[in-house]
Amino acid sequence: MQEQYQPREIENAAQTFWEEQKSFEVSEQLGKEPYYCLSMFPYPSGKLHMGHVRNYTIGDVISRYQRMLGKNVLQPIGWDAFGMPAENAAIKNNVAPAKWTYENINYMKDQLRSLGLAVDWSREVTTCKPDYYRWEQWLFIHLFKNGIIYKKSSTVNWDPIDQTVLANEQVIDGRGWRSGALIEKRKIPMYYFKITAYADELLSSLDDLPGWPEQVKTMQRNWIGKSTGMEVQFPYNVDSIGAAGVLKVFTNRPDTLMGVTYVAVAAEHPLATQAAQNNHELQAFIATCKYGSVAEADVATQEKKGLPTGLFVEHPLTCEKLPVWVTNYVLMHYGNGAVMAVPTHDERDLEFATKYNLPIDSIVRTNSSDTSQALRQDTYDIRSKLINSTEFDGLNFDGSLGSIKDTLIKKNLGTSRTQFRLRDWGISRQRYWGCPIPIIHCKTCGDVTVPEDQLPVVLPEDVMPNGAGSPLTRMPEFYECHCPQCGQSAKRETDTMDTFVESSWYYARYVSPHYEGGLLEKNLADYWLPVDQYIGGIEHATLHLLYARFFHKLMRDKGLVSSDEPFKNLLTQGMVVTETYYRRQANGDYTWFNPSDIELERDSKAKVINAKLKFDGLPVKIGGSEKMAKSKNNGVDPQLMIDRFGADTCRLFMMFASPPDMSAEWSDSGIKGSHRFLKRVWRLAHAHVSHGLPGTLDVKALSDEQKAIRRRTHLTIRQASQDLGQNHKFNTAIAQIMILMNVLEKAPQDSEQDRALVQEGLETVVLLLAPITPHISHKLWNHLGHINAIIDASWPVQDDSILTQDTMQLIIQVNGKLRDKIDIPAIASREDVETAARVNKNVLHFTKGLIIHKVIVVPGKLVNIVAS
Ligand code: ANZ
Ligand code: ZN
Repeated sequence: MQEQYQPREIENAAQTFWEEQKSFEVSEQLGKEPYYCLSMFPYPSGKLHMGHVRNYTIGDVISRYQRMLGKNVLQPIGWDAFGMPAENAAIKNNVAPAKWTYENINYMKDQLRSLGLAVDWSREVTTCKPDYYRWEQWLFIHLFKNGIIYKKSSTVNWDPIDQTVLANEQVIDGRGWRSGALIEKRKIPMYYFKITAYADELLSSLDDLPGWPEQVKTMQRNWIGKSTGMEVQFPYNVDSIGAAGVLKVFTNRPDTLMGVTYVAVAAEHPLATQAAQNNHELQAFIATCKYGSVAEADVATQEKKGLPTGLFVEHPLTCEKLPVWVTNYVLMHYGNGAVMAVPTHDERDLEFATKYNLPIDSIVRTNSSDTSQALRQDTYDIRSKLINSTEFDGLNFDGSLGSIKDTLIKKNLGTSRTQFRLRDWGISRQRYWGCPIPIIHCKTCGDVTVPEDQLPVVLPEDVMPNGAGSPLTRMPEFYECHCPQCGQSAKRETDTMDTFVESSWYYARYVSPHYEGGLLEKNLADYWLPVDQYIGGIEHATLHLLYARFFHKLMRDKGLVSSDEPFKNLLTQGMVVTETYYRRQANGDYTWFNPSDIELERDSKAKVINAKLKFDGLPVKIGGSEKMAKSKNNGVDPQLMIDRFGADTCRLFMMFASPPDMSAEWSDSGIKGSHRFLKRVWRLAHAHVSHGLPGTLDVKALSDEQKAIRRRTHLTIRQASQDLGQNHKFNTAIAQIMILMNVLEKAPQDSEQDRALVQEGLETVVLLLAPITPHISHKLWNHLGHINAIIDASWPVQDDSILTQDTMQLIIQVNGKLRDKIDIPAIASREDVETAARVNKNVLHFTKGLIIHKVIVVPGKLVNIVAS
């Protein structure tokens, strides 16, 4: 055994071994419990970043751990390979999107391999390849025929520079997220997935997902936004509108009907269009409403503006004449695009009515004496009673709701209605680098689906987009075709699908990635699905995760899968953050410096007091910790770290830095600390092994001191199993392993039994570390005398008989305040206690951003951490 820890050599050898043995290629095995662990697949942007390292390490630790528990573990990976960045890069660097994408994939694949992931590479899936998107087109055709996909013209966010439709999320402050262009609203024909048909189920089956973070489920519930109320009809005032008819509004508060003082409609509403015909001012206003986002969040916060139409409708019960206003705060595509305005009960209406001097009629006597407060919706008291409401006077909330509803229904002026915020998913994109929509437009037959035996509709790959719309629209060799129904010459659809479509079902394709007879092989899907553990960023809480859930239900209804939900357990990992450094220039602009170019000056307590740029030795300002990003130039290149310290060190650091769902602070000293720890493990193993391996341990013949050491080993197994298995608390598991190492380093090596105890301890360290630092564990396992590879070893099981009577409870304080109580081995040394306290979850929380100055240990009682 080599004396020095040499990660590069060890890691290469271990990775070669796994590759040659095809260690992680799995197939279905009867009698073995399957476990499907999946990290969200990467977009091939060109380079791995720390967020990837964290995501894939978490998934890998879970996969390897589950494998050691004896499960048949599937951990696949692939590439979310379509999308705009490839087109943008193409324009910038004059290289075709396909070429750019494939080159990036090759490069990133090497990077991922160097992390030593236990991935089944034989299942790699690349979404921009025809053998993948062929099945997306196949599903599209089926869904189109079933009416789940349909075509409609609708108002979209149009980015005039990128020449494309943007999702609401891609519009920031009324501008395109990438181009910065002022967004216009436009009507264009698009294909839609009828996700609203599944809204109720998407909502209710969230309750069947106990393994999902509450936060994510709440975000999905809000996104789906179920609202129950009524559609109320306001008859036209024929004198002003010139025709009979009704204006329909959606309200979730029919009880406030008697307080309506005006009606507000969206700029695109037919009554607005009618009123604008001879009204230039109104035309101009409606035109300005065309700009800006269609996102509700933006609509809610923008300044409320409006104009009267000169048209009137009548109150359905009192027949009072109510003015119709055009406003920018009513959305056309929600409810009926029209609102009955109740200034006394709705904040928005109150703000608008106040601004434009519209009447504000109080209909409810509240219990509050403060009238301005009483006007506010949130002081509305369910026990208060209606006033100024004719026949409904004196009724409380329930009473008025019921009787107003009944009255409206009886008069045929209202119906109960459930409304979802969720809207159908428009998937047409006027972009080149995406999956072609398998539709042919025929003058006679209309929209005809491409026959199944003509799939895939292949996207030509040697194409250079130039930024002005999709090049497909300029390629007759792509779009000229014949109608499959009548044979006339016809035109192929040139729009491609939203890239969220590919990522909605890739997890299912992995079960049979090379299957040519269908989207998936049913028996394999039944064996592997649903995914046991899904891991990814919280930024996917709504769109991706909702679409994937929707697709799973579509696939279920098509008979492809048997489960209702795709992901049993979800882990949303936190961000990787690090310090930022900057200077401000004379013109006020910021220049951001990369942490690797900075030299820090510390005081005697290791607190950073100054930062200088290495290059010129002059000071820079410290800007606080933020998510690693190009904009703040605070990214740390994982490849540099892997080259310098090895993948195991990077993996260990990532898992030790914080629990996986919290943000992890990258630090130079942290990564060095992780590296030192692995060197210590190596050193101890080397010292131990170089004296020859000891004989077997005689458990019955141990002294009390020896028992204490053995107890520590088995306690560590118990603790690490709990932390890793049940709670995904990798950081505290690692802390336990570190404590064990401290004990082993000090353990006597005199007798054969002493050495057998260290052997047991070291084997435990190596086994427990195996999911986290697989390469060093692989090597040391062999050095410790095992012929079989550690990936085939079982997770250790503690000997409970030795664990009795050995723990005590310690109080943990931060600055004198009780923050937690922990169980710690009775034999734990002062520094073990300190280590355990430092990684305690509550301590991390309460010392966040603080410097720890002192850790006071009162043996057997408490630990107090002094920080400021
Ligand atoms: C009268 C009223 C009185 C309302 C009151 C609210 C409070 P949710 O729960 O989100 O569905 N609304 C209806 N359609 C709208 C549209 N297209 N654009 C903007 N606002 C619209 O909200 C339903 C409420 O949002 C409806 O109930 C309506 O205002 C408004 F004290 O009607 B309400
Ligand atoms: Zn035809």
